[in-house]
Amino acid sequence: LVLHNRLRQALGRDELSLAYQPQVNLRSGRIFGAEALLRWTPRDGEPVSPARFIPVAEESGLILPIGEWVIQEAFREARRWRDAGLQLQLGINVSGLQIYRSDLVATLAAVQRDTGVPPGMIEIELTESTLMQDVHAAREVLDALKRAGYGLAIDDFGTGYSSLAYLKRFPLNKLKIDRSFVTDVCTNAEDRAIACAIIQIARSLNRRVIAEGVETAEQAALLRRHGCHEGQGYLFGRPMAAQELRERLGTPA
Ligand code: G
Ligand code: G
Ligand code: MN
Ligand code: NA
Repeated sequence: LVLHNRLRQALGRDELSLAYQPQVNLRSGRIFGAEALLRWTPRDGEPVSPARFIPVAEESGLILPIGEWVIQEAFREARRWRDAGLQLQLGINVSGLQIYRSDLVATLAAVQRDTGVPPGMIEIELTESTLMQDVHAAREVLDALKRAGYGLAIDDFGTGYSSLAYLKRFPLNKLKIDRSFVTDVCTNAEDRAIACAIIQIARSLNRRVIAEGVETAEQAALLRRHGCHEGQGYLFGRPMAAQELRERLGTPA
C-alpha cells in the first residue's frame, strides 16, 4: 500500500524514466535496436526495481497511465533516433491491462501521429501469459497493431502456459527466448535443448528469434551456431540512459 501511494505520485513528480538496452545481430555484432525498460527512482529514495513496482502498478491499474507515459516517452526517443539518421528498432513492453482495459490501438495511433515515428520502427512486446488471458480479444488487438505496421514480439517465451498452436494464430514477428534458458545454455543440456527448440520453431515459422540475458561470448557463439538471429544482454550492453545509447551509436546531442 505504501509503495502504491508512492507510485501514484511518481508520474507527476517526474520520477519515472526509460533505460534502453541494445539488441544486436549475432552474426554482424551490429546494434539494430533497443528495448525500453521502465525505471523508477523516487526523489527521496533508492531506485525501486521493476520486478517490485510493475506488479503493484498492474494490480492498482496505475500501469494504464504509466504505460501511456512509457509509449509517449519511447516514441519521443524513437523520433530523436530518426532525426539523427539512426536506423534502429525500439521495443516497448505492454502489459495485459493495456491490451484489455484500454484502447492501445488508439493510444499508439495518437502518439504515432504526434511524433511522426514510422510504426515499423516500433516493436510491441507482450508476454505469453498476457496473450493467454483472453486469446480472442488479444488476437483482435494484435491483428489491428499488425495492420497498423507495428512489429510484435512475444516476451519471456517458454515460461508461460501457452499452446504452440497460438503461434500460428497470433501475427508475431519475433520470439524472445527467456533469460532463464540462456543463463546456463552452455552447461545445462536441458536449457540448451529448450533454447534450441525455440530457435527451431521460430525459424521454421519464419519468425525472428532473440535470446535475452546473454552475458558471455560463449553463450552468444553457441546461440549463433544454433541459428539464433539476435541477442540482448549484459555482453552487449546494460540498460542505459537514452543519451548514453545515442553517444554509443555515435550521435550525441
Ligand atoms: O528492467 P528489468 O530490469 O528489471 O525489467 C523487469 C521486468 O519489468 C521485465 O520483465 C520487463 O518486461 C518489465 N518491464 C520493464 N519495463 C516495462 C514497461 O515499460 N512496461 C511493462 N508493462 N513492463 C515493463
Ligand atoms: O522484458 P524483460 O523481462 O525481458 O526485461 C529484461 C530484464 O532482464 C530487465 O530486468 C533487464 O535489466 C534484465 N537483464 C537484461 N540483460 C540481462 C543480462 O544479461 N543478465 C541479467 N541477469 N539480467 C539482464
Ligand atoms: Mn521485454
Ligand atoms: Na523477458
